[in-house]
Amino acid sequence: MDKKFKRTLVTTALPYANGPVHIGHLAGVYVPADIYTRYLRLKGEDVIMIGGSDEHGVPITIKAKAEGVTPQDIVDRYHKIIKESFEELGISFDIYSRTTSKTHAKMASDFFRKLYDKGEFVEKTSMQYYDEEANQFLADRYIVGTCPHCKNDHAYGDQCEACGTSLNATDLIDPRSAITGNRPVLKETKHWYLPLDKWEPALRKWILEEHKEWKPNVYGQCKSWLDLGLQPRAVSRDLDWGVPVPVEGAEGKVLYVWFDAPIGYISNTIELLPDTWETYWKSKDTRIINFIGKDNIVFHCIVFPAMLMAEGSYQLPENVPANEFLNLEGDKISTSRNWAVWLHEYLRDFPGKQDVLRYVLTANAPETKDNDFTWKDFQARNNNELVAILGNFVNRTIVLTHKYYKGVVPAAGELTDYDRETLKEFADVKANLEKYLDNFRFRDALKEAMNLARIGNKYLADTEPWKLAKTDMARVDTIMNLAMQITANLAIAFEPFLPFMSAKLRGLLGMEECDWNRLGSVDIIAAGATVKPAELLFEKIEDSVIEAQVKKLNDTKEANKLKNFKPEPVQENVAFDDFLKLDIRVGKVLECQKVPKADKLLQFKIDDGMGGRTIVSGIAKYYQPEDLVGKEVCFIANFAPRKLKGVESQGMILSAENADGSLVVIGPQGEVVPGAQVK
Ligand code: B3M
Ligand code: ZN
Repeated sequence: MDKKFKRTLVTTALPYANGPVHIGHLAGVYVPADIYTRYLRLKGEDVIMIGGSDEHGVPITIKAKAEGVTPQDIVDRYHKIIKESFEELGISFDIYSRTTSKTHAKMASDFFRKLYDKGEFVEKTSMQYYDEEANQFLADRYIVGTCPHCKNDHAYGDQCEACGTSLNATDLIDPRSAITGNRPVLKETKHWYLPLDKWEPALRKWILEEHKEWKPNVYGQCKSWLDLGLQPRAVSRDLDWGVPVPVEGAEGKVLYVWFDAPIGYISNTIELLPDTWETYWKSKDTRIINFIGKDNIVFHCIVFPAMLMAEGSYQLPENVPANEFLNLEGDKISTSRNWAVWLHEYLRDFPGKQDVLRYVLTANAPETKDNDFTWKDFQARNNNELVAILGNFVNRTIVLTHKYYKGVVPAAGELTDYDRETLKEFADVKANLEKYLDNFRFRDALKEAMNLARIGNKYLADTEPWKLAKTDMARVDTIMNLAMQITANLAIAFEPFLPFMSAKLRGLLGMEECDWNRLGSVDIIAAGATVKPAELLFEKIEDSVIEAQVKKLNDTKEANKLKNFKPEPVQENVAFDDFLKLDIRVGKVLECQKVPKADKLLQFKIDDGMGGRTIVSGIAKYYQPEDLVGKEVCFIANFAPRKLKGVESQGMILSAENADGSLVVIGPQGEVVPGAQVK
């Protein structure tokens, strides 16, 4: 570690307890934070990792209202699911608490009060939307309307999710209350604002000058916020769920969730270390690292630091290694559309495969740009990398050690040039891993660890101990000793990434300790030590398992289409006489074929009771020609004939347009004579 620092405080964004966590959260925040923390622990450094649920804020109260339960019911339900699933995935928090804890209520309240007493807030009255039927002010997401930028008609009072613009409720066109649907009125209300503009010069210096080493995506976002100029930001809300504003005359007001949630990091540290927490927050020789997703950058790099500066006794973060977003099968992950792989469901569907998910999410982490998770890639990485490279090497080494030595590790004899070359190849593994991990480059670090397994595989393939066993057992001793040392190195190198595999492997090898500093050495397992018989570390994932997951997602997509279907507005009224002008008939399909060189068109021969006619229809994408032969359809009989791709069409077959845009041909429900009129 940098000599300046004696200890590290790792914080992870507090997920909203209004739903379970999904792979996007994991890839963005929790898996990288866990790798980093485990790495520092292995090195024997003083490090703590703080997590917890964010249990205040409007999304939680809205969900509670929708379900007819209390906000406390909602957060109790999801806090439990989130906490348990993190634990099962091996995210090694030193504490995972919640912002509804007593410690937090006191801490957040005291923090506000201290800033208030120091005169750090500006009090302002402003006009805000109020729902007269529900008798309450409409904060943030309680107000919906049309986005002035992109015209999305479901933008929220704080943000339009369609175009990403952050909004004020009064910017919305045609505002509606999310509670009653009524048009709200403007009413005067008082709030406390943190004057971010006051801290702008200090923030500029701290980030733009002193932290040029931050990830370019983080630095860039901060710079554009700062260049736009900072405005005072309200830190209270008219709401009945949250930490009450501890000031007289503030009844019915609570701390804004983005004021209270980051203080949760401090409260949770207090809960973990009631006597020594201050060392982790206030000592200059503590390094604070905030792991977050990219949508939280402004709050962690601008708002929270301004709060800390205003308070005066806290350290600012040393780094905020925010990741970009992970998409799922090409689409943005979305809780409301259920477009996600939920962690608790993954753990249920793939028992014992925590490391596979950890591996895939790290190998494909959205470190510098948005990335895509696909089930095919998940399967390929498991089968071609974890099974074929890592698992295969370890398995071969242990199996051969049992075959030739009954599990007792042989002593190495004299090394050949080739052995020395192999040693040289992984001599730098420790330095390389450290270089990447220290700089939050977890994908590269994982590649480096995997490379060690590749070196091992190549070594066995090139030296072929199974052939030498017939002629030169002394040479086999050396080869198997070295292969065993590489295996032991793998147990150490992979611990931060694949802790379950590492523990199992250490168990097989009888490694009592896992000491990072031994990485790269070739005497980790003593000659004469006994290793247990081989057990598979990873197993192949079959196509059917992947297909089931893909089907689940496809079903979600279908369900969403139906859910989101909005019928077209009904057109202007027409007179009955006008309707009668359209001559609609029933006909029977005699023949049907594709129109050459037109991928949308089908050509029909219809029995219309009047000698037959040809009709061309644009439904080729939705039907095979033979599907429709013999069926009865409805068609407009008095359209003027027109030519489509050289074929004259004498009418139009009627279809209904489905939610996904597909067309379904309309026909009578009972048998009807061809030529019958539809009225
Ligand atoms: N709960 C937003 C989120 O889950 C928010 C993070 C708080 S971190 C202090 O993305
Ligand atoms: Zn918009």
